[in-house]
Amino acid sequence: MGQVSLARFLIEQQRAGHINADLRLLIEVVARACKSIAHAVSKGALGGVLGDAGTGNIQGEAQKKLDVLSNEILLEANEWGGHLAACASEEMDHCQPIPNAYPKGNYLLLFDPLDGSSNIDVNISVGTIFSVLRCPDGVTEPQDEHFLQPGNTQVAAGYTVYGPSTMLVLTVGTGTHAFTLDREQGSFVLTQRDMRIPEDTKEFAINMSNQRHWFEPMQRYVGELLEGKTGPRGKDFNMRWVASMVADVHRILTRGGIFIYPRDRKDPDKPGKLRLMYEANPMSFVVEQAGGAATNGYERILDLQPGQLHERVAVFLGSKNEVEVATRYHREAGDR
Ligand code: FDP
Repeated sequence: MGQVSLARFLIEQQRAGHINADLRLLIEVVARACKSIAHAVSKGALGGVLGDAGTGNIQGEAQKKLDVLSNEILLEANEWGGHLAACASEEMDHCQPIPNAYPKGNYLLLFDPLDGSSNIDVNISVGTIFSVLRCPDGVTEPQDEHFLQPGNTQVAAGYTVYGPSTMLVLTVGTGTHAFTLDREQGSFVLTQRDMRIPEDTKEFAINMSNQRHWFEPMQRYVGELLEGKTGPRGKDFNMRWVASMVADVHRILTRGGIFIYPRDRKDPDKPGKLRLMYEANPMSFVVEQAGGAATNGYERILDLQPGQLHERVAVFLGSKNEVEVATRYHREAGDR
């Protein structure tokens, strides 16, 4: 069999009854938007796209020019296709309905247009994360509340990592598959079917500078990893932290590992840094479909009922047995 393009892969998923034509076209539109973002990212300083936009988002974070540009690219690409009822983004306070000039579809799209903002200006990998939900029956004018569905209802999710090569990693609930952008052809080509995350690992990813703010179960868990071979875990662990969730998760999908962003005492009102609906949920779907696990330290992320569009959550994801150990320590400690 020759090369399998994303278009062909999606047609095959449709023929097998896993997705319908609307969802197929929606994913193709997201992929097309990611190609435009990849193009803008790769131009770097020559494209005049680096630096701050001079604005802030709902989370109070300074927006980069590329955050704003990527958000616009995704919105524009998706508004006219007829597959969506509304979009929501890290960069917008509330969801955005599809303009009346265009037909409306049955899906809701959430995205983090450019994840890993602190890495944009230093030429390190960044990415786009997306999640697709069904618009509830009978809802013609979707509001924020209609997006508040647990991650286990996602019909598709994935990310694009803009690294040395641009890769799209996708799940529609039939495994996790990786596509590499062929820049000459302008198409995503299937380069790994059914990614599998090794169940055991010797690599962890965490921002260690927050250690003094962690709660007891985190101190215990990472403390034991650091003790290495002679400690209770009986093996040496290595640490990696790109500080772009997309890049860290991509490494874990490729060779295993555990990614952690816990809740801590620095800002106890915030249940972690990462966002549930357009970071943790899509990444958890992708990771579980590759045989990994994802929890908030206590419960499976995909079973959490969201209360707000921009809700934050603690994240433990990656190699199954490692996520189980970290989760067990939290459950044993009992406090939250
Ligand atoms: P960023 O704030 O740069 O957008 O989405 C949040 C995120 O990046 C993740 O991509 C990344 O894993 C994490 O935050 C990095 O956090 P630290 O700044 O604490 O390292």
